[in-house]
Amino acid sequence: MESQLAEVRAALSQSGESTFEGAKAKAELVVQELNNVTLNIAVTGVTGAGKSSFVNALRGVQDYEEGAAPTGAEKSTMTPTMYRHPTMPNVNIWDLPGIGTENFTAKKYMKKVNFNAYDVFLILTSTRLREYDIMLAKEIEKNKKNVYFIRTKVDQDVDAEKRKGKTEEQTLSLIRHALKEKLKDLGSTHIFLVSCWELHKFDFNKLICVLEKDLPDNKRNALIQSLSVYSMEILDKKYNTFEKAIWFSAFASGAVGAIPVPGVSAAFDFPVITAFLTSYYFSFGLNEKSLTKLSDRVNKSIRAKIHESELIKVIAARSMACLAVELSSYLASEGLEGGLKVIPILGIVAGAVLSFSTTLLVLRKGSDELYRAAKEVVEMAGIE
Ligand SMILES: Nc1nc2c(ncn2[C@@H]2O[C@H](COP(=O)(O)OP(=O)(O)OP(=O)(O)O)[C@@H](O)[C@H]2O)c(=O)[nH]1
Ligand SMILES: [Mg+2]
Repeated sequence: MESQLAEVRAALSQSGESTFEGAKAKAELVVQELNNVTLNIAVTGVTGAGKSSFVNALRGVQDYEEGAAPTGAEKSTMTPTMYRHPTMPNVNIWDLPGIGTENFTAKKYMKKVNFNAYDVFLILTSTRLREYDIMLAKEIEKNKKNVYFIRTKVDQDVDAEKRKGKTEEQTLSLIRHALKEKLKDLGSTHIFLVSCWELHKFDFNKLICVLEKDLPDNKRNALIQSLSVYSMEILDKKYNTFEKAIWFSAFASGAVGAIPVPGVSAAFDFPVITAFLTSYYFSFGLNEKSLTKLSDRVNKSIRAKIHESELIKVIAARSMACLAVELSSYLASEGLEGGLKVIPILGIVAGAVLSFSTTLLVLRKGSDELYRAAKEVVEMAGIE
């Protein structure tokens, strides 16, 4: 019990509030905001730059999958098309039509694609930048939106230049230098070199770091949670994002008193926990579809370890009763299963603290188990 009270106090200080009620009210606001937030990313650039391929990569979807943005020379995007993230419905990636001819002004283009609908613009190019791309960037900045340049298909450049004896570093540095030169009039422009085939390589991670820095808190979380686990670094980012969300999820939980769950004698907020752990499960790529994709990509089966986790099995089976029993084992391991003593602290309803602290404990233990499993998957897949 002492350690639980310490947890409550720590969570209170994390919330920046001095009372439990204050923290709860604040947490409810944060959760509401998170639930309502939408992140709209616009992907634009010249025809054939790799926009549709990049949209698919951001969504963790293969080009040939159902629901993927059509790619290839004969599959040009003609109107702004929204692609909802497969597991994060509040993240929308927009495949915009290729920026056409030079006599179609940037201003007109912005109007045509309804620029107000987007939080950020990514301008893609697979070759040299055109004056038109620069004009568009200026127009975007004029409209107080963030814009980033993405040089795509660098895998091709690296391969081609290797044949002429250049190292990867030399090729990347030449591309970077040429782009910087072209963009020198545009104040603080960010340039990222990427390959849709190998997101873990080149500058994709840098792009995510910059977007993280530039986006407001709630949108940043949505972005991180929506990305596929393409590296150990992104897995850790996801874990940290969720960790930060634990305290307010617990505060915003049903709180007052026990919520009866079959097989569970201690009080905790089951709906909050289920929703939270299920979003971890998808975001960490532990669902069957993500594992199949990863197995195909790295050419080996990486499921074996996952099946050792009871928690993952019950989440996958969507068996709420089994999940309740599984979670109650966490409480049992802490000696909390047989009902909790009511201790009035901090001048609030004891039931609320108990529900809060058991919810917090179950969220921590559950998220750690899912993180461990996801880490094993990444290690087995040999992703750096
Ligand atoms: N090697 C390599 N090829 C890529 C990459 N990204 C896209 N491609 C290929 O480039 C071609 C054009 O890609 P799309 O994604 O269709 O380009 P787009 O910008 O959507 O084209 P439009 O819709 O016509 O404007 C396709 O054949 C892709 O497979 C990449 O990072 N590396
Ligand atoms: Mg396209």
